[in-house]
Amino acid sequence: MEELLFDVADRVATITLNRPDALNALTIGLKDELLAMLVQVSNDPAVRAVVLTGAGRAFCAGQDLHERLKPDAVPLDEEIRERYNPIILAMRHLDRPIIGAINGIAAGAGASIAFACDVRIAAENASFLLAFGRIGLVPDSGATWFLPRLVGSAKATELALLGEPMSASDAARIGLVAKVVPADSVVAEARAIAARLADMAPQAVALTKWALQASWTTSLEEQLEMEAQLQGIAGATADHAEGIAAFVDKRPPRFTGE
Ligand code: T3D
Repeated sequence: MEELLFDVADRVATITLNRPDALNALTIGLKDELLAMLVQVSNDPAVRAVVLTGAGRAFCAGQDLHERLKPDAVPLDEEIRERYNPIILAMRHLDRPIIGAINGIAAGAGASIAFACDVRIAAENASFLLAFGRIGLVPDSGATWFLPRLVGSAKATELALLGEPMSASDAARIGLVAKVVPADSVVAEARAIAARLADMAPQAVALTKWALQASWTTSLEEQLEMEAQLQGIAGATADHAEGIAAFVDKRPPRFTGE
């Protein structure tokens, strides 16, 4: 069985982690495939938005703990540097939005991957679990960076230290997920949002993602200057001219990415 599924429809790529019997736990092979897929998507001009989800009842249960028990297992720090961190950076550097269709539990590095998405849509049965402490580890794959920024320091500390699952409804209440929907419509809902993004001006979407990401480490002065520079880039695109023309003509814009 293929451990990673991929399809593109209407300029939206859907990447599905596909080890449902192991709650889509991450093996070396699956991590390598996921990273390769993110690179492939980044080079495919036909893809304007990505949906990331899991097969079966879980989004992703993090590191495959059976693989970790093998006598020749890669040391933890090496595995994080060589496989987990590149995945997280590829997601954040991808110049297209990633919509997480969180179809079930997102645990350990699976939660970190959910946090690294640009927008999260959760199934009613989904939950987020910083399972690391339960096995004597620290949150990794960006969890300690994303979570305080996404939900605030107090909630991040509670989730990271206590390791209690957070329900989809609680996640929605604190803004971690954009919407909670029935399980059987979570992928369709995520695809619908991705399709809306795919209709937008690609360079403006990419630069917006970039600017929001940069704001987490810049001063207001630096950010204001960056916005000016990015606006200079966006303002010079054909899509900006098309956006204005469509407004004046009272018609929907047709953005080409130029
Ligand atoms: O190690 C490194 O390289 C460093 C990187 C670390 C990053 C990390 O992600 S560390 C955190 C690793 N993940 C976990 O600790 C979570 C482990 N899983 C769980 O705690 C539970 O499975 C869940 C709370 C996620 C779900 O519980 P439940 O009761 O709904 O399902 P279950 O019965 O525990 O699991 C169902 C099956 O999935 C089961 O297989 P079986 O017995 O039916 O054959 C179980 O073994 C398998 N499974 C679940 N999680 C993992 C897993 N198999 C391998 N690795 C897993 N992480």
